[in-house]
Amino acid sequence: MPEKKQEALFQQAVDGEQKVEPRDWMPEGYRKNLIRQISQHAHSEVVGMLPEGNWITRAPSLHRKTILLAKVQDEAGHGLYLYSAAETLGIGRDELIDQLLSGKAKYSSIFNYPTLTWADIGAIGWLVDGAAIINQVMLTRTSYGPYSRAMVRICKEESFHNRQGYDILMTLSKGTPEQKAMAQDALDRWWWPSLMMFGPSDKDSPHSAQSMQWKIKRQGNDELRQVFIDRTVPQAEFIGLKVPDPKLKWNEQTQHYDWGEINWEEFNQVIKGNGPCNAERMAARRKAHDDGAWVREAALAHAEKKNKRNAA
Ligand code: BYC
Repeated sequence: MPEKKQEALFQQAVDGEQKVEPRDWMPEGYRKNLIRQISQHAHSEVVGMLPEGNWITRAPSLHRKTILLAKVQDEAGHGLYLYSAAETLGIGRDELIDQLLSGKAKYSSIFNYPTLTWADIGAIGWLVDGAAIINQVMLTRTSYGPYSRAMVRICKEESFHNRQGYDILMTLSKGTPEQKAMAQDALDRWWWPSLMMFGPSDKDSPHSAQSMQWKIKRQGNDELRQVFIDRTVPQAEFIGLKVPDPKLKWNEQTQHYDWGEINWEEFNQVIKGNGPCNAERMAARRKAHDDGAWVREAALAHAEKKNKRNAA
């Protein structure tokens, strides 16, 4: 069948809300774009374990420590589902990891900021997982079957992460003046980077139009960012914290918050590798990869031995 005809049939199936499955014909651009997005998502989950892992040994109680441990383990699991989903598109795990370690593939800008206090763990759960849920609920309806199914479970876990983060900040906000100040400081530092998680404004987003046509993305970056702001500002007010945006104001006409300007120069610097913790994050991933070499070799040797035994 001519390629143009195949593409038209593919678009028709996508428009009709049929899921695309690994063995289905798909345009090369669709496959490449999905590998790009899913693998960057997987890398974000794995790199995202680092800022929170930083606080496992210093959690303020056994109870908080067990919750944080479970959360960080969940993120590892999300990475695994997502690497597996990317592999169904015909790329190997080794190549994906190489792309991360060589700096060719991006991961979310948000994980290049430091976790300076315990309140930052609350801010990550509340704001970072909160932003992630809004983006990822949309992705449960993405056109690629394995990605959309992975997102269903991930979203359930993210919602527990979000609540535990909010609970940390609520507790601090009701605590001593110092604890409340620590919660406010975390919100001050994480608010704007959280808004950047949704990516550049739609007009500056090179992938959005095509991704929307293929229903990889179902909503634009700006629309999702606005949903996040509208949902999160009342939550901040409820625990007595102030969102660090002097232009933030409820707009009766639009029924949305008006808000200030993202510092896109900061965003561009962070995704170019010049954020506060980029070098540290990549060094930690490279070390983990090198330290884990013996596990990969042992698993391979075990698999080869098993194959030989089965073949005999
Ligand atoms: N950071 O055309 P655009 C989590 C890049 S982890 C870095 O709008 P697209 C969690 C973009 O990749 C949550 N880079 O792209 C884990 C592209 O670069 P390339 C992670 C960004 O793909 C642990 C360029 O800018 N979530 O929840 O249409 C603990 C142009 O952008 C960012 C996902 O990955 C950014 N913030 O839209 C706690 C969700 N934004 O590839 C929590 C899945 C943009 O051309 N991903 N870029 O070099 C998506 O939904 C989409 O990829 C995005 C961007 C909305 C992020």
